[in-house]
Formats: sequence, structure tokens, C-alpha cells
Amino acid sequence: MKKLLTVTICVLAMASSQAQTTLPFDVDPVASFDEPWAMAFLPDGRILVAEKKGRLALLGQDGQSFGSVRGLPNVDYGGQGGFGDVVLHPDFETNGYVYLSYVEGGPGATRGAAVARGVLTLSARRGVMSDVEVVWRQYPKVLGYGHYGHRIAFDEEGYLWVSSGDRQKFTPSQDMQSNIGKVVRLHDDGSIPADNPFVDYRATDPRVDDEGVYPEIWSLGHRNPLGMTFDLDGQLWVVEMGPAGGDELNHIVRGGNYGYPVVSNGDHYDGRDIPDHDTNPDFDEPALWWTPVISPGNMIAYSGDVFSDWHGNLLIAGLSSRAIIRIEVDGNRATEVERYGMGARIRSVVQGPEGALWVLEDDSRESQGRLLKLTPKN
Ligand SMILES: [Ca+2]
Ligand SMILES: [Ca+2]
Repeated sequence: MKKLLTVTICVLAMASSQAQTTLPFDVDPVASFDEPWAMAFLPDGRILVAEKKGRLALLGQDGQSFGSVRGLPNVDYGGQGGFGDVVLHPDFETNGYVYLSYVEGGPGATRGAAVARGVLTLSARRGVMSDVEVVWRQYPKVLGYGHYGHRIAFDEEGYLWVSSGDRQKFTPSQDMQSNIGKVVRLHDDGSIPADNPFVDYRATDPRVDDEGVYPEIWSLGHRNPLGMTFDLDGQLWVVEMGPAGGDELNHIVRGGNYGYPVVSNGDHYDGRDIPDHDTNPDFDEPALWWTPVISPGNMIAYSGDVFSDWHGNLLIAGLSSRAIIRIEVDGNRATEVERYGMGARIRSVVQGPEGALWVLEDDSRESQGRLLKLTPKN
């Protein structure tokens, strides 16, 4: 009966995603941005918005601009890359740390994602970053402009988590001598926790200059993990873009291997088959997967009360799906319960101070890069 019910709910959810249903919230446009990618709320109520070209905008909830934060690292902009995530340290009010992910150039036109932290000093009129230091880098730097991942999250114990995309290089996701296609767990200064799952792993080839990346790794076999969040029970979830088909929501376990590029419920873009997850029990299966894809932007766990029925749900920003996707989680299981068509590619969804939702549209031919505030309809 339970299974039947789940199937029915899925069918209803699919139907609602295709129908022009009335949205359960009002949508108020607040401002617009040049290729916005991520945002964060400050304790004083203002908002930081990261734009891919390297700008960090500071604004009020009414849309009033306080200009651009100064003192940022240089960003290597191009393709899917540039400025990425912006996240406050859990103790921001005492230490002022803001964490930024972005693409940095390397030798011979190579590039890779990096995470830096700096101290943000705010005045009534502006923000300035100082003492900026890189705490993590993708290794190795490679050619190309895609699949950086570079989402940042903190858990309740204050560990720093970074999702690292496969850089469209496929096999590094299974290579322990690279932190590409991985989820990594670090102390907040970038040092490696002694209880990480692979601290005792050693390179099989002593000639490999691996810079000691494997002790960072928490899980592997990821493709382009663009959303990462802890649910209200403290469990880690990662949503990643699949290849042609097979976007995945994964419940992340210590040392887990999520299979890419050996298995995927999608296939290569050129039509070549990638065996599905159910052909190989050696890999951790997704909790939920999508064909046709949703193309995730980011993901949060909703802890507010304003949308009272959504407390504890995961919310995913959908790019090609042009939607916000609501997921119910129960232990390590996940179910899509509803999909809200937004009429634009959605890059990011974040919970504001009073539990309202703040949404960034993608900035592309079809979408305008607006910041929207969503509040429940009365
Ligand atoms: Ca997988
Ligand atoms: Ca497949």
C-alpha cells in the first residue's frame, strides 16, 4: 500500500510539473544581476550575491544596493566557471569569515576550483574583505571550462565541506590521486581531519605527486555536484547533474562511491551507453534520479515555519526544469512531492531570515538573473 501511494504521489507530482498550476506563493522581484550564481544572508539582514564574472554584490532586502564588496580574489571567468559559492562561517558574528569558491588559472591554460576565506568587514555603506587565503584547491588543474561543482557547506560541528565536479574528465572521479569528482571534508582552515575515511590510503605509484589529496576525500564517483546541504537530522545530501539523463540526488555516506563514470542512469551525450546503477551493486545508488533531467542549481533544507508544510524538506533550484523541486526525506529515502514551475531557469534558492524563500534566476537568453522573494499566498 505504501509503495502504491508513493507511485501515485510521483505521478501526481509529474502531472503537476507539466500543468500550469497556481503557485502557493507570491513572487516579488527585488533586483537583478549579471550572471548571479549564489547568495547568502548576513546577520544584519543584508544579502551577498555572487556573480560569475567575479563581483560580490551587497544589497538590502528592499533591493537597495551597497555596491560591490572589495578585496576579492581574482576570478578566472569563462564557460561554466567564475565566481561560485558564498557561505558564512557558522561563527561569522565573532570571526567575520566568509568562504568563497571560484575558478583560478594554473600553468598552461589549466584551471580549477578553489575555496578561499577572508574576513568581511561591513559598514552601513559597504563591505570589504581582508586576509583572504586559499584553504582548498581542485587537484590537478586541467584544461576546460566545465563541471567545477564547488559548492560549500558547513555541518553542525563546524567542518567545511566542498563538492568537487569531474571537470568533464570522467575517470578522475574514481581516481584517489585526484580530488576531482569528490566530496571533501576539511577543518575550517582547510586542514584535514584525522578521522576522515581515507587518511590511511597511500598512492600505489610512489612517483605520483599527489599533494596528499586523498585524506581530504569523504566520497567519490561524483559528476557535477552543484547542490549540497545537510538536512535537519544532520544527514548530508548532494544533488548532481547527470550526463544525458540520470540527474541524481545522493544520500552521502562516509567513504561512499557514487559510481561515475562507471555507472549512471544516464548515458554519454554521444549516445554511448553507461551501464545503469542497478547493474553494479559495488556502487551507492542514488536516493532519487531524474530522466528527463531537472538540471540542479543548488539545494537547501528548509528549516523555516512560514511555509509550514515544507519544514524539513529539501528544495532544489532547477535550471532546465525551470522549477523549484520539493523533496521529502525520510532517513536515507527521498521522494519528490511537488514541483513549482517558475517560468525561468532557477540558479539558486535560499531561505531568508524570516523563513521566506529567496530565489536567483539564471541569467541567460531565457532568464533575466532576477532576485525574487517568495512568500506564501494568504
Ligand atoms: Ca551515481
Ligand atoms: Ca545508463
